[in-house]
Amino acid sequence: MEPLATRFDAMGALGQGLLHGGPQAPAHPSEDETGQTRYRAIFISDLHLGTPGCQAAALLDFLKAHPSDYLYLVGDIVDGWQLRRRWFWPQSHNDVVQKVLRRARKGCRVVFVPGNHDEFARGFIGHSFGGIEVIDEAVHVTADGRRLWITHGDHFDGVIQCAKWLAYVGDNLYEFTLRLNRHLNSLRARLGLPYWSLSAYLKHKVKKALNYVTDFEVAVAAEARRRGHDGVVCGHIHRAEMREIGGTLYCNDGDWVESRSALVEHADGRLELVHWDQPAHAHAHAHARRRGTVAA
Ligand SMILES: [Mn+2]
Repeated sequence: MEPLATRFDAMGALGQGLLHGGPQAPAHPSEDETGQTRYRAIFISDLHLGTPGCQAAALLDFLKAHPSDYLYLVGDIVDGWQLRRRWFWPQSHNDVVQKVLRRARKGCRVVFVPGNHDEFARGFIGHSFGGIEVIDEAVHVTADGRRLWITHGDHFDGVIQCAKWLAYVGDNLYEFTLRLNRHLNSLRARLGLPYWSLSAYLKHKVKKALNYVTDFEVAVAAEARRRGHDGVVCGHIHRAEMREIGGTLYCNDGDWVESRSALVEHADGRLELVHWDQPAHAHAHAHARRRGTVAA
């Protein structure tokens, strides 16, 4: 049966990556090609691997273009909620996992802070897999000495804590918007138009959503301040942002289902929010498939 085969395929690739996770000679020395911009740190979250909404090809392009010394995976990396409902694991999602494991092998410090959609990983806190450290909440010190608290952010989400059924209803509606967004953007890509996020646009239009977002941002920043940090990096609400709130730096790295954004730290400690709006390369798939065969 095909879904089962796909499942074993995914597990196999994942297992292979984990088993061969020790320090070794880089398998593809030519990978450090030209045209890359190196960052000191990259923070990404809400990839939602395992769902059709995950923009894995774009994420792969982004990761290829930007090597880094640190890579923080700030939660909701693999969507366990949706995988439980329906198995979905295409090759491009495998490629993302392989890419991250390879980065760890090549000396990048990869830290995974689980979120609510990958809360299964919270059972592995304190462990390390293929060079990826699983940590409940991390602290990153920037090159210019600022202490950033790293947390996914779902603990601040009143909806999820108070009424789980409401979150599920929202989840389904959200999925529908994302599907619409995908169709719209494949059409835009065919017309040569840049990527445009429908759901991000809709969210901006809904005042109530904005109130909720503000409450979330203020609560997270206040907790970071209470803990004595200079700032916080979180995800969860799929809304990229970087601003001072009451003297504390609030950074949300966004997501890779709609806004395709990351928080990056430059060599001098400067933080920047980046949006990846390049259309995914067709050749990225062919390249990835070729690599997949080598790995298997
Ligand atoms: Mn989340």
